[in-house]
Amino acid sequence: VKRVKNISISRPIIYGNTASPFDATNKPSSVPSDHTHSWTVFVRDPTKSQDLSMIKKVVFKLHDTIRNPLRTIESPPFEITETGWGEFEVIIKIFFQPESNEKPVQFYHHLKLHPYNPQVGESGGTVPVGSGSGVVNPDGTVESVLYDELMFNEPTEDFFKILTNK
Ligand code: SLL
Repeated sequence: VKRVKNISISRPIIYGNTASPFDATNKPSSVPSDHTHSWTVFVRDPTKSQDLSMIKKVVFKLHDTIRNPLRTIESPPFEITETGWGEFEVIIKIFFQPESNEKPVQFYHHLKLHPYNPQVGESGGTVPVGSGSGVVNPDGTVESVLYDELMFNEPTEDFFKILTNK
């Protein structure tokens, strides 16, 4: 395959999760009684362009206590929404378009349901606590999101076209 020499293209990406606790008023009766939260784990483009055309599919490996723990999403939005009771490690594997000849990229994300801030302690709060921790939004949702950059060195000519929309 022909590669475009002396060029590397990087694409920003964010991945992580949001979670909202159930309470007596918002818990659907279909949700098992031991489930405390609803959550969404996702891979997104942080820019306004929302261009993820370089991605062929995203495979999310969830905890074995969840039905069908291996989930494959073939088109955007690359996300899974579920309900549950516990935090665990999600393996997020991003596969690129076949013409890229790129190996898949794997991220580990700790699914956060509970806010935790050693400086604030039990009282909670709205202080961002840094990457990998749960940040509480004013509406009570918890968020744990990481920014990264996907680097493509000397992309194939076909993949270069996809990356640059040509
Ligand atoms: C651990 N942190 O590492 C625990 C595992 C698993 C959470 C937490 C299951 C929900 C369902 C669920 O929330 N699992 O029943 O679908 O051992």
